[in-house]
Amino acid sequence: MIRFDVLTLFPRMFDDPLNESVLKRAQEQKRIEIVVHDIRDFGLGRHRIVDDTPFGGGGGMVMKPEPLVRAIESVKKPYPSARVVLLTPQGAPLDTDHVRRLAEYRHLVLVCGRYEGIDERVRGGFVDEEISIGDYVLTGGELAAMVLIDTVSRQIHGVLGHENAAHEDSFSEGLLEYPHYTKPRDFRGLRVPEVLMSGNHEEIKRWRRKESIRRTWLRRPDLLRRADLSREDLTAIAEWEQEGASCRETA
Ligand code: 4FV
Repeated sequence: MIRFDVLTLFPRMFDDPLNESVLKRAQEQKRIEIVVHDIRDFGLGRHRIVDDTPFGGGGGMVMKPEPLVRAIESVKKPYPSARVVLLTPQGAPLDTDHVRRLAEYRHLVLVCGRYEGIDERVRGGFVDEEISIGDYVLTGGELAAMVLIDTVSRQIHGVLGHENAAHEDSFSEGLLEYPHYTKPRDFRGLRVPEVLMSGNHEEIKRWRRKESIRRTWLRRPDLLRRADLSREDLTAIAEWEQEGASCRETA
């Protein structure tokens, strides 16, 4: 079971995306819990102020420290060991190793920034870690928080239909996934590779591994440097390097 407390100025953004299919069932089965809090409820004065102009000038607004820290402290009160995560382009890139580590926590508090960002003093003492979902700027941290909730939830026991799904997918071994096929065997003359209909599971396993390596070699050679490659993998790569462009992308 993992609990996500989300701090946002737009709580309704979380109404629908997390309440379909796998994540809906996971909440019903109490494998994950998602609680959304409106930072505006911690705003200052009768206008519930949450942002202000930046010291030093410049356009845009900055989220004030008081409402954010009040919200974080209020959510953490019953759960002092909760890990506070700020979604920000300045954060550590979210990858599978990171996702697996986050899934070890029983409780994550996700802080969603808006405008130009949050007051720097919140980061210092009230945030445990900062995470980025990619080197681009969003209008808010909400979509990044949803991405994190989705991918961390997949690591939780029983959330995915068949248990080892999360251990089979892309990046599980730091490689891109092999091609998938289903019926019909012949689609407009495009046929399913014979090996997949052979019933020879050893052969199928070897074909899938080779396809996974080839696709990673072609599309994400950076991943190969960190992958744990067998002699067979290395032989295949050497052959492709030899053949050069000829074996380029049909993969
Ligand atoms: C973001 C990202 C992101 C920056 C300014 C929210 C926006 C605005 N969060 N990964 N990339 N956040 O762009 O996590 O406050």
